Amino acid sequence: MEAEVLQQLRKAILDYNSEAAAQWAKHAVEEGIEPLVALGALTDAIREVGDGFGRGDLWLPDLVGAADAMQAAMPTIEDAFQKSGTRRESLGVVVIGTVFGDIHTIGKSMVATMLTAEGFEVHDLGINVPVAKFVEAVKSYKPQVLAMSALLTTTAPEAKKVVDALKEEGLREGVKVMVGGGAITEGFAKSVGADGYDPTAPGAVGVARMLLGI
Ligand code: B12
Repeated sequence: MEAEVLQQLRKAILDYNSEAAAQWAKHAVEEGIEPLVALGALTDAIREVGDGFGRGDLWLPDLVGAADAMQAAMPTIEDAFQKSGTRRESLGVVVIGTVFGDIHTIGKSMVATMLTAEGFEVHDLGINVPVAKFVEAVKSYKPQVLAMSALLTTTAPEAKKVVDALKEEGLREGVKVMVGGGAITEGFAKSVGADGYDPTAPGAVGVARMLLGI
């Protein structure tokens, strides 16, 4: 049954069928399928669409269709993650956002949800976040971790601008910076002066814990 549900989830994304995606996400939760496994099926499918777009076989409306279907499924999956969280006390404060010029939201929101489920207090600044807004949020929320998501190679260097601005404001020592998203590699993360990187959302939780020594 699990294989059939995962197959249908995948099909819903590849068919750009939001209604089916929402329904099969509910089935997945009802069947007791791990939210991480359901997320994996959705992510693989949407990346397949992204690869087709990258090769020039698919077009922007295909990306939009797949993204809409994925976003129809995500609230159910995120809800399941939140319910799986057991911790009550806060492990620390995290500010997260997608860098300026980039409107990709799904991966960033997933990281925010998983950090919340783990027990972090997460302030999500959303997408297309200007450098100054990241800096303001560090001043006001005083997070232990600042997390930035970047899916476009053209705008990923915004992460370095944020790190540099934090230095200029004398805030860099007080906050750990982690980066992720499709446009980021380990080497790129180092080059922008980040403290941590991981290619996955569960990995983001591990990096946050590692950076805080918890
Ligand atoms: C869906 C999608 C869109 C949707 C986004 C909808 C939305 N509301 O988010 C729409 C249609 C709007 C879109 C637009 C564009 N897109 Co687009 N998009 C995608 C696609 C297919 C999937 C992205 C996604 O949601 N993946 C699923 C999530 C779960 O994965 P994820 O984001 O990678 O996140 C995971 C990890 O990276 C990690 N993670 C994420 N953030 C963080 C943060 C931290 C701190 C950590 C530790 C980890 C972490 O955890 C997540 C879960 O494991 C990708 C293809 C791909 N391979 O990624 C292209 C892709 C990212 N897009 C691309 C492009 C080119 C564009 C456009 C420029 C197209 C155009 N001509 O207009 C525009 C840009 C708009 C803008 N200014 O941002 C390219 C980028 C190429 C590049 N290297 O720069 C890609 C790679 C497609 C391709 N192969 O060409 N896109």
